[in-house]
Amino acid sequence: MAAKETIDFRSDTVTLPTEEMLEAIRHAELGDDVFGEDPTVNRLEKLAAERMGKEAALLVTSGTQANLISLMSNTKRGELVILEAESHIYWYEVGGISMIAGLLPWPVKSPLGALDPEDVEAAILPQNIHFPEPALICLENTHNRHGGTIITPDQIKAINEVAQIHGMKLYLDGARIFNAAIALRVDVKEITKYVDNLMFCLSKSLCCPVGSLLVGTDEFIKKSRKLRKVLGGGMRQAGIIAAPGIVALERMIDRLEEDHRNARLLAEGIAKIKGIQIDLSYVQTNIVCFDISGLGIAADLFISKLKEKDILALTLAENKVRMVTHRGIEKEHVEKSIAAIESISNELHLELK
Ligand code: TLP
Repeated sequence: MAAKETIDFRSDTVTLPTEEMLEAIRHAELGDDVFGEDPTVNRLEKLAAERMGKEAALLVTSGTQANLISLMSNTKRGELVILEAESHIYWYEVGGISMIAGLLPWPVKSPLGALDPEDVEAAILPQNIHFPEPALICLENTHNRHGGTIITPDQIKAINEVAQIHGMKLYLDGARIFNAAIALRVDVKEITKYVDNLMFCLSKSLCCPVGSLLVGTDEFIKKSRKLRKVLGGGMRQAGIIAAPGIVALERMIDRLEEDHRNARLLAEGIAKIKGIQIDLSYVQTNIVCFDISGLGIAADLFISKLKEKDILALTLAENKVRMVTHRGIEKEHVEKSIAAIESISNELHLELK
């Protein structure tokens, strides 16, 4: 470990492409993807659809763009969308669901990110002249703000049953779906089979520089392709984005287990530190969230103290901190970080005496 190395736990989005990805970019066969003529994009889209057990896929620029296109593709303006109250679509996508898609988001709370079918049922407004049409239910797996928690195939199946009864579509923000599949030790199709369509990100723990994939029926993807164009997301020689995506799908999935092991190590180490509260049952994949109220300082200050020790993390709320493991974070980085957090805690407790 270099003396002045920064350990970056802010997100798995900070991962850099592997040498193999850079080689793949260098040698990618290219064409104009708006004409459907980029062979590398076409290969990636076919591979993604196969992996997810769906008919077709579409490469888009980001997870946010994927979610927005899906919202628009699955609904008509003015309709109602049920989503989990802490979901990324609701919190972190600049209100695109209303601003651009013209939809009414209807948040439903859950303890760990997995919606209770009874709560969803209760949120579906009856036919009434005053109410918008309920059109779509959105899930998120793994769930970011709940700390990388997993929704199981059975839980998705139960929500799918509610959606079917009410003629609603079921969409999955699967930005980190492979983290869920690896942690559950199931084929990813076990997770996707109960949703109508979904997206997953290449640019997070899979280490690609750019890109997400929307996956669903031929009809859904055809409509989404046009909506991507409306949103300015039609790309030309996009094979340079697709090439590392193919490497990601072929080589980067199994290693996620290592990220999960490191997250657990980090969480267990932090759990022993005075002033920090963490529920270890929430640490299911590569995200570690913890409460620092007992340290007597706000999360922002805690994070700047960590930064002085060359460790980066993110604030989740006034007293909550998030740390994400990913390729590039090794066991020794985790150990160094636990020691750094412990020394911050010790300093603060000394000051309090
Ligand atoms: N999440 C980012 C930040 O925006 C918070 C992160 O660092 O975790 N869905 C989920 C579940 C996500 O976690 C994210 C990104 C997105 C969608 C959006 O993806 P991008 O950043 O590619 O637009």
